[in-house]
Amino acid sequence: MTRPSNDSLNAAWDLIDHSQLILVVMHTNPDGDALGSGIALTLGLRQQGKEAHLVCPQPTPLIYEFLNPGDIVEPEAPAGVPDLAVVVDCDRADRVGALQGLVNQARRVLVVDHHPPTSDFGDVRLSHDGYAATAEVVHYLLAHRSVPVTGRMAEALMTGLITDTGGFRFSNTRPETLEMAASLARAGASVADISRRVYDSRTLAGLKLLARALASLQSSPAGTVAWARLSADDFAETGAAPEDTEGFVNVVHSLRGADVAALLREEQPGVVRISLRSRGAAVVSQAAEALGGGGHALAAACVLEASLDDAEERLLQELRKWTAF
Ligand SMILES: [Mn+2]
Repeated sequence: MTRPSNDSLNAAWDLIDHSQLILVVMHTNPDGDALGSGIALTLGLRQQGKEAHLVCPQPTPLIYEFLNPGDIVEPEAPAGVPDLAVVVDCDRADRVGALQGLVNQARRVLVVDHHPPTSDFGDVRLSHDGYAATAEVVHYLLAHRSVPVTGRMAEALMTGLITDTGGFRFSNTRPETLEMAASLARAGASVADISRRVYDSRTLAGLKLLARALASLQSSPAGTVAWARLSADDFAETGAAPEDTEGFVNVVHSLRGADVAALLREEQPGVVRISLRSRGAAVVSQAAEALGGGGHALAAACVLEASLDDAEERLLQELRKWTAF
């Protein structure tokens, strides 16, 4: 698997060719890959003469404002039954949250994704978990029809590649990923510029929150699992926002010898979001799934309705099963 088959790309374009009103939707709380993929694909479809709309009811995280989402992301779908819904960066239909009804209304559904398959929704699926980012799949789709990649589209796709590979540092970075990045750089996207905007733009409150997370850092007896936690009080007292925790789990993961890292965030009293990362010895999606969540082998997440202490205990119970701990 180095690229989608011509058959699957032809099938995807066949759906697009037979559609005029096209909705592009992403998972809730869209990340850099979902937004970058959604924006580039929507602009590419418009170049092909389609009435394409990128719909997301939630505000764009501040660090992705440079992608100019105000110009393209619409909070509500336009009137009319869509001919096609393109679901981006989602392994399951319900990942789109409140937009699921809209997706169900569409005559056809095209899935463009890179998560391990947990369902077979969609009339055509362009998806394989060997791709580093959904942005890779969008790039293949556009290239199949020689759709010109404008500077703005290149910046959006590069953002997807950078954020899902941690700046081309994670093991999902393939030679093909770097070749794609090279072609996007030639089209005007700057790795340095995007990396600075995404990674070096923390708020003072956000860094103070990171200090609290690191103050809570713990390591398992064998040193293979590291975890940190943030309470609702930590957020309130620092004035930081949930989106300020972007990348915190990777800082936890930088502990020498830690194969698995976890960050627990008490989003509101009784609701704890857990992010998990692995370097490969453990498959963290197994632990996440056991706790009602999901994700990739090396990056997964779940949400527990529990106190922070109880959530930590349940997480550690699972991690003892799936890691050397
Ligand atoms: Mn992704």
